[in-house]
Amino acid sequence: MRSRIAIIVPASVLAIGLASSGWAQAPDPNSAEAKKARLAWFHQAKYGLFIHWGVYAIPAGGWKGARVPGIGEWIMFRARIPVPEYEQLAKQWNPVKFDAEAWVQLASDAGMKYIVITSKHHDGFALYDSKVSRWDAVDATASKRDILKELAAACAKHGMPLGFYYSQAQDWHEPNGAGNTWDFGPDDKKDFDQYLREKAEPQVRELLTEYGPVALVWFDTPRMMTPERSRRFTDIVRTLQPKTLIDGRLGAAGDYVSTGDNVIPGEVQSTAWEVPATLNHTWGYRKDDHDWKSPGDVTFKLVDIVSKGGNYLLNVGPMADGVIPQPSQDTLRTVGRWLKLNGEAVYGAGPTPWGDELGESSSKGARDLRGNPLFLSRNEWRVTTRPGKLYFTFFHEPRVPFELPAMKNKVKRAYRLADGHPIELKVEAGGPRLLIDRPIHDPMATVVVVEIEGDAVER
Ligand code: FHN
Repeated sequence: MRSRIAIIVPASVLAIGLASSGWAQAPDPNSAEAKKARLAWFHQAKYGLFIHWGVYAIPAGGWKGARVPGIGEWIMFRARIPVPEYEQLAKQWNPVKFDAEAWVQLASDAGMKYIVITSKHHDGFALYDSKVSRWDAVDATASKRDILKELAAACAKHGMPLGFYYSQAQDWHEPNGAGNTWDFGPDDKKDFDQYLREKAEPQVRELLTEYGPVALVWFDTPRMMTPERSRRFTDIVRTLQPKTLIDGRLGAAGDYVSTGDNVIPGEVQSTAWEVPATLNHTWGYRKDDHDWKSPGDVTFKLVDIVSKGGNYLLNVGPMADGVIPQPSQDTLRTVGRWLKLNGEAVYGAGPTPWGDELGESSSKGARDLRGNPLFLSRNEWRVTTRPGKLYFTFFHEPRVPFELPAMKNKVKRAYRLADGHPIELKVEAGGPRLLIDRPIHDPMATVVVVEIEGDAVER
């Protein structure tokens, strides 16, 4: 009988040995260390462009002469359009004005640092040439353009990270995909795994092999996604592109938390997170939605989100011809001009060391319509941080003198970020105060940098 001798080598020794022998392995992509490394660019980026585009941009919110309420990309579901009828839209798909370079230029002018586009939304229509389905922009249309190929090339050329939204569970085109009960009956009678194995999983593989480095995969609406089914997608992503981020809507924990649509948390969150948000009330283009957020509102939301540690993924819904609605472009570019002067307060900036300025929970126990405790948000100013610097962004003219929140650190100097104009500091018994010039420099948002001794605020 052979004796069994176990030699236990400490992992650290093994790692040194492997590294020096040239056999070093990349860290396990599911490790905390790998996740931290994957998220580094995301924490710097802070602001991204979401694009919802598909054949739903053709009806643009109306079907057979009637207005269909709700978000534009849900028209097939809302109007219960049978698959063969909905498929006819592909015949009209002719995005003659789609210019990938122009989209990337817009994102860049807007100061956005990544793009996420719907590679396939719930209607099942893929914007790229899929080999496992003919319901895509190349096989089902006369235009034959692979939208993702063109966009990926433009993003690569301009160094813009590109991610793909992918509706993994809902697919109203497929008999076994989730969601289409009007053509295919109830979801619990479907062979959902057949759909996953034959369409969704191979398509995610295609996206991760045919379009260069993928910054992230943005899964959505995880219906019927058991842990086992979710793990299959995680494995595909981690195996094919270990640096690719997974959002928070796969059905298993991803690399970061995705909040609800347009939901900005009231307080600082310690894990990585992102708010997907609309500029009006729809994601996919609707010709009747003109209720646009103002540049001031977008700027406030961006700084608010950054001061709570998150990212802002702001959506545009291009029209069927490929043009992004002009009001969206104008708003994004206005915010982009502000960011050119004030971006230091945003990109890679840390959250507020305080928090009282964000608002407070109702002391009287009031609740909102969903029964959640009511949070009374304040919107006068926000603070973001870098080592040794505090960025106070004022959205309203502050009271002068403006009393800085309590900290032990000595304040060295203060100045406006946009033009370096010095701001007078007055030290009184209660602590330092800023004497900010009136009228305030930029009524949309004025950033005052306060330099302090030490890297971080001490309270
Ligand atoms: O149903 C989708 C919707 O169409 C849109 O894509 C948003 C974006 O966050 N996600 C789902 C609803 O939360």
